[in-house]
Amino acid sequence: MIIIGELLNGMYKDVGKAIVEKDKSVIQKIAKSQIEAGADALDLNCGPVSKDQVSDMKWLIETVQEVTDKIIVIDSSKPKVIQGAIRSAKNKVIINSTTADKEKLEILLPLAKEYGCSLIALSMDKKGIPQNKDQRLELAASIIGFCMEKDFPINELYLDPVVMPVDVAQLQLKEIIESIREFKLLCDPAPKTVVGLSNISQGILDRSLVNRTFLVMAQEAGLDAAIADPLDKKLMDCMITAELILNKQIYCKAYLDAYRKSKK
Ligand code: THG
Repeated sequence: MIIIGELLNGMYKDVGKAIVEKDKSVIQKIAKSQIEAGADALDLNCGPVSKDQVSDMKWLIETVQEVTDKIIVIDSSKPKVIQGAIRSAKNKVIINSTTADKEKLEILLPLAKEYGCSLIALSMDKKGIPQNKDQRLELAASIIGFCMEKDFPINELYLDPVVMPVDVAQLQLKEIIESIREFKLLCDPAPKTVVGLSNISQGILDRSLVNRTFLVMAQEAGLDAAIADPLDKKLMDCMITAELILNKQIYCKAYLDAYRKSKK
């Protein structure tokens, strides 16, 4: 499982403030703590406070790259921001994200190909977030069709079923789990799958419990990556244990420690 640390997001007050004030030490501390806790990649999102998202994203990328060579996940809904900032990246990059809309795919697929990046594609379009599995699969199939047309390698594509908060869209969650299972069957080689895990628990109590329970269920359905909080130790322990049960890790008494050491 690829864990993409979610904490460098301008929606968090301390990160938003650090972006505005260009305070490298705050950003680098959060970057290092996520990696120390087992993150394989870091999501970078300027958030709502940013006035110049291209220059703020460039600054975030450069700041993070000073302390790590882990994968950078450039998180913006604006293709112009991704296009403008991607040159600053020396580390491996995952572009986050395109939708199924042709206008976005036509910019981001060639960009990802040119820079040798992976690309996250949300199974949604201008019409909004689908309300069932079949709509998600239809959008995912259309994204895969575009990838084939543009000769983009499918194993560099991460399909995201778009996780909804449990308090507003409870009926969607089972649909989302089954979407992950069926995304993997859409073509051979299979696309990868990713979720924004913490979306599920926005605005509710017991966030960590809901996050980790969903994560384990999604892992069983074939989830490859999650944008999540690596500092949540219970979440990470559940993720590692699910990998063990799904036979993706070899058992030993100290399997949690062994997994963590393998990330260093
Ligand atoms: N898919 C993809 N990318 C994504 C998402 C997704 N990127 C953004 C988001 N969703 C994933 N990242 C987060 C980061 C934080 C939270 C949720 C998802 C979160 N933050 C607290 C909250 O809103 O309650 C912030 C609290 C605070 O302000 O301190 O929950 O789905 N591809």
